[in-house]
Amino acid sequence: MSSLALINEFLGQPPNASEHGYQIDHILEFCHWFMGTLFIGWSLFFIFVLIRFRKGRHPSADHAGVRSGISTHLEFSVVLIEAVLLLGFAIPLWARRVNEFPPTKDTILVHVVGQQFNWNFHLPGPDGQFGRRDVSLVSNSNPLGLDPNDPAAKDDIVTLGELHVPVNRPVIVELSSKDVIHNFCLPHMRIAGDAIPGSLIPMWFTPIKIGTYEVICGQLCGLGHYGMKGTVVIDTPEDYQAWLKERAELAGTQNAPPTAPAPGQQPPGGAPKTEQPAAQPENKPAAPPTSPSPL
Ligand SMILES: [Cu+2]
Repeated sequence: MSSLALINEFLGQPPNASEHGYQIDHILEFCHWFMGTLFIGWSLFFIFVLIRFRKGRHPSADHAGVRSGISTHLEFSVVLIEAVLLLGFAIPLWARRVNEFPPTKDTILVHVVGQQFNWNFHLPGPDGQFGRRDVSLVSNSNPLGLDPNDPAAKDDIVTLGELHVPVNRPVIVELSSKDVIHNFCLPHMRIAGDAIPGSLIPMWFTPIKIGTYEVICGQLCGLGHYGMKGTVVIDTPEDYQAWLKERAELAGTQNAPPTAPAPGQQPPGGAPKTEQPAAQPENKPAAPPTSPSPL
């Protein structure tokens, strides 16, 4: 990273692990340096006027005020730079994130459902089809209310607190919530989005570094908010296939969604991996935004 990264590091920004993250970092760095420069400039100007226009030198007020046009030019320059930042960088970057979703081919689609105080992850399984969910079927062992009579639901993968995705493949996350407004935040991936009951909110990222990263809730969502954490594991393609195979077998043998820990209980970190790769499911993410979620 360039020296511009000093401010991001000083503020505790974790290392970037996503494809687009450097763009977010660059604009954050530039804004912080720009605001720091403005702060120092205005502070020096403030001190200057306190001394220059002190009572000892100007016992009576000058009601005519400033006659020079320098301050007008200065203020116009600041407004111009801020407008360029907003219109030239911030809004186009935001627009690319929300309008230019990756093509559905080769994309991983995950449903993420927040609840007090855990994250549920729902993958479609080898058939590539998400099973039906019904709020009346929600229980401790079936946190998403998957319908066990729906053939598409039998191989669905549901995990609590831990998600695996392969490296270098775009991931589309569709967010919803079971109770209050949460915020699905992946600091290392430089994405965050609100999980709102009754809505299905899409966002996406492409992980570029293998590892285990923290998922946090970015909205104060209740007394247990501080503990609403999870992990996203960025696997090699082989490890991801092994994890999929393991979880799909678990789902298939139970003829029902896999058992998950009770809400409020954090799952053990690091899912065991098997050696044999399995066929990759054909995930078919819908073009965002999609219809409202049942949960
Ligand atoms: Cu939360």
